[in-house]
Amino acid sequence: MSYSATAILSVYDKTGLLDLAKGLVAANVRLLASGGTSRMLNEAGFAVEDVSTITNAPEMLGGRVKTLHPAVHGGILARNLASDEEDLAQQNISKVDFVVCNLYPFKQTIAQIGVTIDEAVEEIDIGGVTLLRAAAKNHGRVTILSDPNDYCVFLEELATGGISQEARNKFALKAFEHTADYDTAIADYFRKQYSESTKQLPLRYGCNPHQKPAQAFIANAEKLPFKVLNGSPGYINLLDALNSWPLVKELSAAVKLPAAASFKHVSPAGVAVGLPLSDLEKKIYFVEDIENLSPLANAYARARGADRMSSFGDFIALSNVVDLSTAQIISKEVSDGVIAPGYEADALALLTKKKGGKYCVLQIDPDFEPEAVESRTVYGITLQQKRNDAIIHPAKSFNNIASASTALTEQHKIDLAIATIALKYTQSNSVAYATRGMVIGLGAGQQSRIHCTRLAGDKADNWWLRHHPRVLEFQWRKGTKRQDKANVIDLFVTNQVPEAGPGRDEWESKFAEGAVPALLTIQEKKAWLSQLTDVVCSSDAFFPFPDNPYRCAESGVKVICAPLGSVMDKEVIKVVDAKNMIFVENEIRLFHH
Ligand code: 93A
Repeated sequence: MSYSATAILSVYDKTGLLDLAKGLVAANVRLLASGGTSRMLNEAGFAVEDVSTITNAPEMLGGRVKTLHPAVHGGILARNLASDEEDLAQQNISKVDFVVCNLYPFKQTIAQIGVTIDEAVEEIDIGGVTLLRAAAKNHGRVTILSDPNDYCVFLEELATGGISQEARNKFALKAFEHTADYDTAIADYFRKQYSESTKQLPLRYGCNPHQKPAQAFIANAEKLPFKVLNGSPGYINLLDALNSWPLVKELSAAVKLPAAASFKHVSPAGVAVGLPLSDLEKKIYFVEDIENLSPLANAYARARGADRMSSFGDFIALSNVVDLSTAQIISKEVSDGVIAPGYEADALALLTKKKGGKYCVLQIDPDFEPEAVESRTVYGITLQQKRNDAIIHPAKSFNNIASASTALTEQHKIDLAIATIALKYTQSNSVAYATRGMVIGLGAGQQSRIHCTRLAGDKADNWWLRHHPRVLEFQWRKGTKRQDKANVIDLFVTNQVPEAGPGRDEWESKFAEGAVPALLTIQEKKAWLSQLTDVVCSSDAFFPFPDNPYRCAESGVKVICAPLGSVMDKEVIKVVDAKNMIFVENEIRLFHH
């Protein structure tokens, strides 16, 4: 009997199989099928041949080898080339035109409770994947059907003159995606079985406790680039750790000083480098009782002290091996975890006692280089981009000056690097003010740029007001906790001390007997704020209106760094010049999400 074409059918999911076979037979197509598929067709009365008719080899190893044979794959992979035809003729193999295949239910099997590795292994389809790949590879000639939903369209085309190249392309892509998804599920399963804590880390939950399961893993490397030395990081901890670590790594390399960041909800609350602290600064940053502060400790004291309210419960990144003095600061603060390239033994011993022994301590491989392309899935859609690998350097990144004044100092450049590298890892829109080696105000995640500029400016003002002599003279009631002190100071410097009533009583209760301070008047505040000078301000994108430089100027900003490109650039620079500030163009935009 002569047929118009040959089809090989081997499907686990037999939905629509009989209707498909009916259409194939109507088009005079020869049907070859593997064991179970063949049985079903046979029982339904179709003239179907077992694949073994062409392989002359029975199914073996309990079904592990069904279709794996040159007679099958030679027939599928042969092109319309003389040399291929010759090879087929020599081996007495006929071409296959249509392959219909879907795979063993690996995902469904491993989703069952109590499934063993052996049971999972048996669901790893080999022959099916080979059929799919071979047919998809040769889609210039062969049609591959991997989804029962496509049978209908296929039959319509078959009945009206044959399968178009367009349809074959579409079906081939689907088959490639099918095998890729299948292999992803297998790799994911075995990572969990064989590489927990090395390449894979189970997480208690995702962003929220009801978001289970959750995990972190790396696919294309020997192991995760960090080790969990203590505690167990949560999903948001890791988001913080993996954003804050590159920040301090890049900052430290750029400025050649140890760097620290204090993160909350995937944005920095503080970022600083390890410049020495004056006695006054030690007092303001609550570290006066710690001896022999190292440069790294100075960096963290500044990062933590910049915005104490926001840093409460922070995740910390440190650029250098953590020493005892740095650990001593951390041990006194409410914090969730830390990531650093290493820990001295006494520092680690102190940190692992924190939070009842649950403090999260991560050790990062400082040489780890992430892949160039990063992907994420949002609402089922995969988004991909090249990593933001732009390098920000104090000597190289701030040389395009667009203002009349050009008197940029070395310290300005360092502060610009700190503010700008901080923005690279801050949720946009973002604006950061920095001075004397630290970010002093950061506005993150605001939809409006001026709101960022105001928020960051207000935080910078609060930071400076915390240096006010009235604040430094506060006499605390014995036993007042660090966080209560931070809160009392915050209410004081932001003019939000409650008027008479329980809120006011609570506030006053934190002071020693008879030591409740007088509130700052508007004039006192203004006078103090006028002494804040030499601040730099960096913005992750251009300033759309001149209201931004006006606001900057109110918080002692001397240098603004932002991309150009706004229709209002000229107006912005005009204000910069009028206020005798310096404008440095940042050639790269730094949105981050
Ligand atoms: O165990 S296998 O990997 N070995 C094979 O040679 C093979 N060929 C097809 N599994 C194989 N298949 C799979 O068998 C197909 O992917 C399909 O899921 C299933 C169909 O088997 P049956 O026709 O016996 O129901």
